[in-house]
Amino acid sequence: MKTQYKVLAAVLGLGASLVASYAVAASPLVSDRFNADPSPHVFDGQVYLYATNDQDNSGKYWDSTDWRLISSSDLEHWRDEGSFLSVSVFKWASTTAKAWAPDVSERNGSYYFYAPIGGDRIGVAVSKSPKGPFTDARGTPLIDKARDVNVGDEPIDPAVLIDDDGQAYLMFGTRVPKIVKLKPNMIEMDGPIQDVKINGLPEGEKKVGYGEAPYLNKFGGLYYFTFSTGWPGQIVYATSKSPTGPYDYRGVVLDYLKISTNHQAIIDFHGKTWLFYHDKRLPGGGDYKRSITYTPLTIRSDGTIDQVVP
Ligand code: FUB
Repeated sequence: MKTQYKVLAAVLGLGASLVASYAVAASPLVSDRFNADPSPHVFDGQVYLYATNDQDNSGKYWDSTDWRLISSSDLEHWRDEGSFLSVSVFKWASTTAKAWAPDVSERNGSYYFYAPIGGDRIGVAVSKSPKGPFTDARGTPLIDKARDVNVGDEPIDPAVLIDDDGQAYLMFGTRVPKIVKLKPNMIEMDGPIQDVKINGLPEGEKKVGYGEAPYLNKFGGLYYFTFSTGWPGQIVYATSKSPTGPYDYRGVVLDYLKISTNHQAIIDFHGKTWLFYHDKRLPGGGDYKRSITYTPLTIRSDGTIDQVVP
């Protein structure tokens, strides 16, 4: 993991102008269990990584019904904290509803777990500890395809950013990225759900579109919106001076892997920036049996991100 090195243009057969934009890095796994859709966060100096539970998928679909937590204090050693929450905590959801890619946010000592359930609703659970126990914070879905306007095809893959001014934003969705402000209580929408516009997406043979897995970071005063381009998906990024966009497409962070989905998250930890994503590297792995890995990520002073070559 500590071995990150630049690849010379000659090695990759690329033009000199691209020398600085690729980095090859080792990428260790966080667990020998199947887990996917990493949502890593640093709380009180510890990394807490919330994940979809692929170990209990049937192997034919993403049909597990609980989420897993893995933690680390150094990004070298990982501790499996187990299954900490199941869809059954949301009484309005079927106990067989699918538990997909979650995200977590902390505010005023409470931890809010955003849980996409069954492909058409997002619930929010709250706890006083990052490890739980979590309880349903509302008693109703935060986002509901049957209830809310402009949720898109599939209101899944929540991603939360609390901005420097305290305003919280929730991104989510497939095919068309969505964003909505959250009230300070973190459990209610504050205004309409808006489409996120991305300018400059490549067309033609190297066409890039939004698929799923939105994630929002702020680095150096600039908002970085990363996402997967589809099924399979590249992980790409776009930047904006406003969290709600419009965003400008900037490039590829991680190219296609031989897997039907990908899903990324970026954190800063111990002075470095890290990219988390999933592949299917573990023995027996596949599209529904994924494994979470991570690697250093370089964001340059001009705002560009070096593409990671695993
Ligand atoms: O894990 C189920 C789905 O696969 C997630 O919601 C998507 O982001 C994709 O990774």
